[in-house]
Amino acid sequence: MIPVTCLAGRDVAIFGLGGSGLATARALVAGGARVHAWDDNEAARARAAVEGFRVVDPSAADWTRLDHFVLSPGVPLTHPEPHWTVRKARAAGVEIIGDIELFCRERARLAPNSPFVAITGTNGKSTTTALVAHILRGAGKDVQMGGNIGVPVLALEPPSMQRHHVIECSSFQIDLAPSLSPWIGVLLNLTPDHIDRHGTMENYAAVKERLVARARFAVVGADDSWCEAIVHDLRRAGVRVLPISSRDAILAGGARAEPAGGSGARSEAADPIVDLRDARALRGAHNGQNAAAAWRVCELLHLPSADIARGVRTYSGLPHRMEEVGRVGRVLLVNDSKATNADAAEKALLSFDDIFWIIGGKPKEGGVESLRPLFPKIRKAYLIGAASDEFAATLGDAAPHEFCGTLDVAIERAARDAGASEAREPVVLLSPACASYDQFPNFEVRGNAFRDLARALIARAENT
Ligand code: UMA
Repeated sequence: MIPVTCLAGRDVAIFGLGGSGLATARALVAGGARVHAWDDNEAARARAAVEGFRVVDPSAADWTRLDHFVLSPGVPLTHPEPHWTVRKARAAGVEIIGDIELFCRERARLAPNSPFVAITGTNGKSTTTALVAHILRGAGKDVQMGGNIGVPVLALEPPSMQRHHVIECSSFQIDLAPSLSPWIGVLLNLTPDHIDRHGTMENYAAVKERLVARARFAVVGADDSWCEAIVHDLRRAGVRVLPISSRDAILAGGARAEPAGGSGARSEAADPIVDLRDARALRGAHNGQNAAAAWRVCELLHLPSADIARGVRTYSGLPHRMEEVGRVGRVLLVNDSKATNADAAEKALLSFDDIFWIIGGKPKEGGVESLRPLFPKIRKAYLIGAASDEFAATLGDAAPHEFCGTLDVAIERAARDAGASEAREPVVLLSPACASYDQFPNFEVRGNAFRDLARALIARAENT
């Protein structure tokens, strides 16, 4: 835990007692602040009370007696409209911040030049965060990894000059961290996302830009026009920018990826900087960009190339993101449950050739129509969940498909067909392009179910 000593003796309200809210409460109390905690959820309040935190209803509180207000990142700060607690805090002149801001202030006191790497972007930020942490650990460094990737930043060990903090930041977290100034800031890419929470794409991009604007070094993906514009802005402002591109990597098949958009400010590296031919967990052009960013970060941290290359090769990937569960004979079983929309599923479809595709769930607007150019790679689709009829209509005559209803039926049939196919490396791919909520509590439970079913298939094959 990182005791937050910078607010010692102050009255601090916390709204939202999920993982990060509770970690914040512990860190503030350990640092000497008086904490007033609240959550709309009764069970969350009960958990906080058991830990001895003062649970105070903010609708009845005297806000003029508070010094700071720590807001959970999931609670609206600006759009679609500020949460009522945000209005109260503003009316009383109480500062509104998040846990990343507290980390930054504590780092400024303890070790202002410590190797703090902050990573954001619309896609790939968890992979890049995990990859950087993996490479650094493999090189024997003291590494703390957290933030949006799951471990609340204040639950980590405190900053020091020898300790590397590799922190994934969402736009919500950046919006609550006005003094964020990492040693290395990474902005991977920008496409429309969370617009409901930021109002416009311009606002969303402006929030993301803040992570790199005050970094000692800014590593910025230059494969989209939003990030290209940011590269220009940063250069004009005198920030040291290292643009990277998916083109900076040699991909699994031996080719260099052409980025989908952007052009001008793309990476200047004439030669590829990272070779992914042996990196099984980093398939696809999008991982070219992630790996190029990780490479540049580790170079800036003075790691020898051999250590970086070894880390890239040995990275085993994150659960539910093109996770290779194993094989039944030639058939590769891949869990990409995190692909809850067509954009994310596209990355998996681009990464394989002979695909036995398990899709469906609670459909998103637009369905899988945008994936039509990739339908020729689909040997057959196995439809599950509420989206089945819609997806069957989209697939039409363009890709063979069958209704399976549930995941267990789909994986059985997909593995059977894949095993009987002539393909060199057939892939049974769960990349559902849908939310999971019609049949599962979340994408993780869905991915775990796929993994269990896949392992059972593998065990059965080994025993026959
Ligand atoms: N709550 C209220 N009233 C409200 C809204 C929320 O009381 O109106 C309470 C909820 O009851 C809950 C708490 O606030 O108890 C929020 O808990 P949580 O589990 O959602 O949040 P945290 O543990 O604080 O998780 C946050 C991030 N969540 C969000 O930004 C929504 C986690 O990112 C992050 O891993 C964690 O901090 C540690 O840093 C998750 C996420 O979905 C994975 N991120 C988004 C994304 O990746 O797209 C941004």
